[in-house]
Amino acid sequence: MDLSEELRARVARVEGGIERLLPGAGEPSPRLHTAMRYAMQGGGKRLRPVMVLSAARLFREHPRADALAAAVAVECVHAYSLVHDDLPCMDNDDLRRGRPTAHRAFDEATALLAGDALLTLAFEILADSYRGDPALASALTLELARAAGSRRLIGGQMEDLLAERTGAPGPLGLEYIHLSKTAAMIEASLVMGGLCGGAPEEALVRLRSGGRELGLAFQIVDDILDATSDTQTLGKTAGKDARAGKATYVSVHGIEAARRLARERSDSAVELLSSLPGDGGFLAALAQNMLGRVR
Ligand code: GRG
Repeated sequence: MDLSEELRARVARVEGGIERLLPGAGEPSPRLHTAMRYAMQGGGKRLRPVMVLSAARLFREHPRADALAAAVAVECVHAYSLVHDDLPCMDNDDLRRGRPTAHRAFDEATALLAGDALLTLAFEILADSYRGDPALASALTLELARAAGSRRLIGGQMEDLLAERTGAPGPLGLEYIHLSKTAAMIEASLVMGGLCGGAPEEALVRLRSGGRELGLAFQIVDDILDATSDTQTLGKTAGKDARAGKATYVSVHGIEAARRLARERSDSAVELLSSLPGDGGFLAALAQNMLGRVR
């Protein structure tokens, strides 16, 4: 199978897991469950859950546990963060994945609750799906809670919001924001996959470092695309960062330096991921593929 065929197969597996593990739209309360499904569907690239599945396959012929539930849990947290990020009190965006954002398609209170429910569901899925291996359930829960908590994802979002009010955070502040907002969930995806695959400690360290580099590269690419692409291609409002006076890699470093930084981070991610056993090549190729859009 070539990369795009393999990627399609793994995305399809994730979609199947989402369908199975999310409450049905017809369950009480149907409006909430419909909004949760809306937030989880609609053309997300599924990068993080595919990374979970791909990292899990590296280490053993017979992995410690099936990584699909962990992959869905990661995507639940990602979807919640996007729903909340789009709300009027945060980024106030109307478009996500080429469709109305959740609060536009439903209403603000429903979107808020759907985000809350997706975040909570992520931990229910982990506790329920891995209860046969309590040490694994606990390690996965800790990894995801740390990535999503106040020291990483939510802390990064807070600093990003504050920077909009107080002015440019400078290169180090910007790196802190993006390590927390973007890299944390990518690191967690690779580490959670490694945990399900039964990876040894040194491989978990390498997955974490690869995730950090990949996450930063991903964010720099996102900033470059925001500045250079259009709303139709992106499926979300282009040029919004500059209009909001947001600090991005492009506004802080300039477009050429941002391109160079994206290349450096992505080369370092590819090197780290290629050094993993098994089909580490797939993860490296996936990284190259997702970052190649601005080269
Ligand atoms: C509200 C706690 C809280 C956090 C929000 C994720 C986030 C933090 C903000 C979204 C805005 C943003 C630029 C985040 C950086 C990460 C990023 C590029 C997210 C979009 O990820 P993709 O491109 O999205 O993988 P899809 O739609 O493909 O799932």
